[in-house]
Amino acid sequence: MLRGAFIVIEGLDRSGKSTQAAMLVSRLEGANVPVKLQKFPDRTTPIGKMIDAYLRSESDLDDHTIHLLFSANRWELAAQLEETLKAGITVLCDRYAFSGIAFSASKGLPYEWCRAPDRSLPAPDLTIFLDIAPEKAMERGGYGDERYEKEEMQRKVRELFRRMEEEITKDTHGVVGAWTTIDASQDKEAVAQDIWQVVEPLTDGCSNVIRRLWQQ
Ligand code: 2DT
Ligand code: MG
Repeated sequence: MLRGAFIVIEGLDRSGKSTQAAMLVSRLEGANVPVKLQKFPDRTTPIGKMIDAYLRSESDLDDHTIHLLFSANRWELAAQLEETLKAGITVLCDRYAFSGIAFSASKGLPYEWCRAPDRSLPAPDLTIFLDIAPEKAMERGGYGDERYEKEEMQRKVRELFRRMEEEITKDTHGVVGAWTTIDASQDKEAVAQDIWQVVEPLTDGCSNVIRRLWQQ
């Protein structure tokens, strides 16, 4: 039996990730493709609750500490994620390790240090980066009041996503799976159509073994 595809959606706040993830789930279900949506951070676990308190500024944590908690939140769900894929179910993640690197590195932590704890996590088959200028994203009703939802930070985060895209495209960092950038400033139907174009080829499932992030 083929395993499910592992697809990640990444992007800035208000780039439309959650909307597009929901639309994609409906479209996959409509095509009889079993799919599970996984959000990172997953705020429901004990680690997730610590992350949630930090993001809502109810607690303060050292930058390294919160970075490791975000990574630990992926690790605690990694085995389950793999089991789901092996059961033939497609997994769609709303954010993954790339957000982990982009947001922490934008605060000044060394890029390589940020990448290290996520090494060996299941690698996505496809990462879809919904690209939008921070000022455009802000026009969509402004950012919320969580930590990180500030134009200056979003600008740095976008630069880091672009750095990752370049490295991944040049394959200088081992396994990360395919990366595709989509113009997220288009209307939501057009974005959904662009997404479907890259996702549809994966809907029959994958025959290759699940690879590991940043390993050969
Ligand atoms: P949401 O708005 O999508 O709930 O994200 N973040 C996310 C990190 O800093 N590191 C990570 O590893 C992940 C997954 C992005 C809440 C914020 O958390 C940031 C925005
Ligand atoms: Mg947010």
